[in-house]
Amino acid sequence: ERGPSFAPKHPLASGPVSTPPHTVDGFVKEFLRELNYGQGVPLSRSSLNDQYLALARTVRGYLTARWLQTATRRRQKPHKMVGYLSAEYLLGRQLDNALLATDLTAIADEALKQCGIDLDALRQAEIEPGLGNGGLGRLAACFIDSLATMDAPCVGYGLRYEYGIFKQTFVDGRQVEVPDNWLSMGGPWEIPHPEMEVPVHFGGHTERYVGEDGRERTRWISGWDVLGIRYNYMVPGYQNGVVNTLRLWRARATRAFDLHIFNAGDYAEAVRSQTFAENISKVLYPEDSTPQGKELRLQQQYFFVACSIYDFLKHTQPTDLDVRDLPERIIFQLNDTHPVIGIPELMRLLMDDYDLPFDEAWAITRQCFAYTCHTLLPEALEVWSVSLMERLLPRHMEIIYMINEVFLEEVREAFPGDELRVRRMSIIGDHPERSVRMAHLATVASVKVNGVAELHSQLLRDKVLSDFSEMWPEKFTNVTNGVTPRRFVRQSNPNLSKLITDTIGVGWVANLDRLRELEVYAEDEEFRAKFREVKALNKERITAVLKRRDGIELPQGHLLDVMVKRLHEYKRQTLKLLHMVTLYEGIISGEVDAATVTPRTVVFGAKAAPGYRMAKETIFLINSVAKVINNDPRVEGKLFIAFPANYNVTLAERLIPAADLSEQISLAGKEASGTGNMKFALNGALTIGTDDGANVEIRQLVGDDNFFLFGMDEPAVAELQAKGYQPTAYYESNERLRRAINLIDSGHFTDGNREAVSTVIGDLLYNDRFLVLADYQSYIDAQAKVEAAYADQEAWSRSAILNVARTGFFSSDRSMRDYIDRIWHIKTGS
Ligand code: GPU
Repeated sequence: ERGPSFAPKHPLASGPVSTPPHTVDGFVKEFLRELNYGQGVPLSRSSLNDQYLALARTVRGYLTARWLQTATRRRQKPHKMVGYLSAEYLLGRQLDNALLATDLTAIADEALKQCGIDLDALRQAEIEPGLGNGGLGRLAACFIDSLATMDAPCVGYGLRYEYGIFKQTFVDGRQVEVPDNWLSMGGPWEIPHPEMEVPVHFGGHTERYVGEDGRERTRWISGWDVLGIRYNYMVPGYQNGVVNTLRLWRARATRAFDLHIFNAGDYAEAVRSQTFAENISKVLYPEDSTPQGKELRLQQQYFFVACSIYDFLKHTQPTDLDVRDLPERIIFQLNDTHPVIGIPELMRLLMDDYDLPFDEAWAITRQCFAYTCHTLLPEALEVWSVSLMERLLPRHMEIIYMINEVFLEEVREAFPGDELRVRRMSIIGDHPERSVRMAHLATVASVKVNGVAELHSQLLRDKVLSDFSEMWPEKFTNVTNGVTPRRFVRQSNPNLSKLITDTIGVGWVANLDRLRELEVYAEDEEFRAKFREVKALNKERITAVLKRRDGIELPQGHLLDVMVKRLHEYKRQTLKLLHMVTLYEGIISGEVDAATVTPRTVVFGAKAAPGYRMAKETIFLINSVAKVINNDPRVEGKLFIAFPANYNVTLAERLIPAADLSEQISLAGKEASGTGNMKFALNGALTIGTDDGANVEIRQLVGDDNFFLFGMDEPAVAELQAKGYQPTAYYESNERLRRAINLIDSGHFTDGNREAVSTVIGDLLYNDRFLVLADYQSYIDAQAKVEAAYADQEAWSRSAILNVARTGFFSSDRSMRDYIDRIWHIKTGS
C-alpha cells in the first residue's frame, strides 16, 4: 500500500510552510539549488531548458507554501466548494502568470541577470499547455484564475492529455497537423501522485442481488478497468497568498488487467493492452463546437468525471460526512455537456455504493450539479447512441432510463395530454438512432442552467430549451462570460498597464470596474498621445514576434485589423476575406484610386478541425489570397494579409494588444458569447461586429459611437431563413460582390486553378448556411466607416480609450461573482 495513510510525528508535520525569502539573493540561491540538485548541472554547463526548468521549479517553490496553507485552512473550516468539471483547460504559458501572482517578476529578472541569464529567453522556452480547443477551454482557465484571486474554494477537474491541441503548419497553403508533444521537455508545473490510483470501470454487465436488509440492489460487474492518476497544478490568486488546485487525470493500465494476459504467456499482447488503457488520456479531440461521437471521447469523459467525483467523495471532503449532506458541501459545475455523464455516475455511487434508494439519490443529485451551455448550433449538442452507452457504461444507461421515466412523469403531470411535448423533452431521442441527449440530461438534473451572454441565454430559453424553460422558468439564468485581466491586460500589455497604473493606481488589476476612472482621460490630449504611443510600441512588438516566429514582414503604419478564432463557417472568415478581395479588386480594376485607400493589414489566426473540409478549404483560400495580394505591386503599401500558423494563447497575448480593429462578425444568433471580443476591447481595439453573443453587451457598454455595428440581427436572420434564403439573388444584384466572387472563381489567386476554390465558392453561391452574402453590403459599408473614423486619429484614440474604460464588466472576476450569487451560493475569503 502506498496510499496516503502514514501518521507523521514531527512538529513541522503539517507542512513546510515557509516561503523562500523574497529577495534577489534568496531567489538566486533557490534557483541555483534547483539547477544543481534538481537538474543535476552546474550553472556553467546548463542548457537553456535546464535553466527554464530550474526557474519554473523555483517559482513553483514560492507557490507551494501558499498552496499548502490554502488547503490546510480550507480543511480546518470546510465550506461548500465548487468542483469545476471541464474536459478542456487552455492554460497558456505558466511562468509569467506565476511570477506576477507572487510579485516576483522584478526579483527574478535581477536574480537571473546576476547569473548571466536573460529572463525573456527563458520565458520563450516554455511550451504552452494547449489542453483545449478555443473559447470554452480558455474560459475555464480564466475562471479558475479568478476563483483563486477571489479566494473561492474551488478545484478544477479535467484531463491531462499527453498531446494537446495539434500544432498547425501550412504546406502549400494547406493546414497540416503536427502532434503537440507539450511534455517532451519536462513538466515543471505538475505534481504527479502515481500512488493515488482511482479505479475506473468500463463495459461488462449488471446483476441484481438481495442485500442483507432484504432490499434488491444492483451490482455492476465491469468488463475492463483503468486507473486514474492524479496530477496537481497550482492555480495562484493574484498577489493574495491564495493558491487553488487544478487536478488533471491521466489513465494508466491496472496490474490485474495485464496479469491475466501475462499468464496466458503473451507478453507483447500484455504491453499492447496497457497502451489501450493509456490511450484514454492520450490526445485532446480537436473538434471545437461540433464534437465527433467517437467512443474514445465518451471514455475520456467518463474517465475524468468518475475520477473527479471519487476524488471529492474519498479525499477532499471530511471523512465523516453523511452523503445526504452532499449538497451543502459541493456544487459540480458542468462546462458544457462533456462532463454530464457525472450525473448518472453520482447516482450510481449513491445507490450502489452508499445504498440509497433511487428517490433519495435523485433528490441529492439534483442539487449537486449546475450546467453551462456554450452553444446554439444544433450540431454541437452532444448525443451518445444508446447502443454505445449500453456497451460501455451499462449501469449508467439503466440509471438514465430510470431518470427519464420519473422526469417524463413530471412532464405529463405539468402538461397533461401533451405527448408531443413529452417526446420533444425526453432524454432519449429516436432520430436518427436511439440516443441520449446530454443537454436534456444536464438540464433535468441541474439546479441551474446558464447561457454565456444575455442574448445567448435568451435564445436558450426561447428556442433551444424552450420546453424546459416553460416547465422550470426559475432554473434558467445568464452569466455573461469574462476574461482574466491578469493575463490579458496586465501581463500581455505591460505598456498599457503602466499607463493605466500611472494614471489611476494599481487597484484595477483585481477590480476591473475601476477602469471607469479612465473615462475622463479620453478628453485629455496628452493622455491620448500616450495611449497612441502604447499602441505603436505594441505594434513594434508584434512586428518583431511575427518576423522571428513566422518570417512575416508586417508593413508599418497600417490599420491593424485582426480576426483570430477557430475556423468555423458560422464565424464567417470568408466574409472578412470577401472584404479584402473587394478592396483589392477595386484597386486593380482601376475603380478605386489606391491613394484614397486606408493602408490596412489583416491578421488571421485560425485552426480548423482536422476533419472539417470547408474550414480547411477556407484556410487554403485565405493563404492563396494572401500570397497574391502581398506580392502584387499595385497594392503594395496599401493591403497586406498575414496568416501566421498555429494561433495559440501565446500569440494572442502578443497580437491583441497591438490591434486597432477587432473582427467579431459571426452570423447573429450563432456565437454564444465570444471572449476574444472582450480581450480586444479591453486592450483598446474598436470592434466591427454583428449583434451577436457578448458583442451586444460590449456595444451597450461602450456606446454606438465607439462600435461599428453591421448586419442583420437575430430576428431578421430568423425571418430571412423562414422565407427562404437565396444567396444567388445577392450575387446577381450586387456588382462589387459579384466581381469579388468572380475574381476568386477565375483562379486569379490559385494560379488559374478554379477547381481549388470551388468548394468554398460553390457553397457561398448555392448554400451559404450562415448568410455571408446577405450581410456582405452592410459589412462593406461598416468598413468604409472604419476607414473614415481611422482618418481622425484623435477621435479614434478617444473611442479606443472609452473602450478600455467601459469594459471592466468583462473581467472573469465579475463572471465568478455572478456564478457565486446566482448559482453556487458559496462563501469566499474564509
Ligand atoms: N465554445 Br459548445 C467552444 O469554444 N467550444 C465548444 O465546444 C462550445 C462552445 C465557445 C463558444 O463558441 C463561444 O461563443 C464562447 O464564448 C465560449 O465557448 C465560452 O463560453
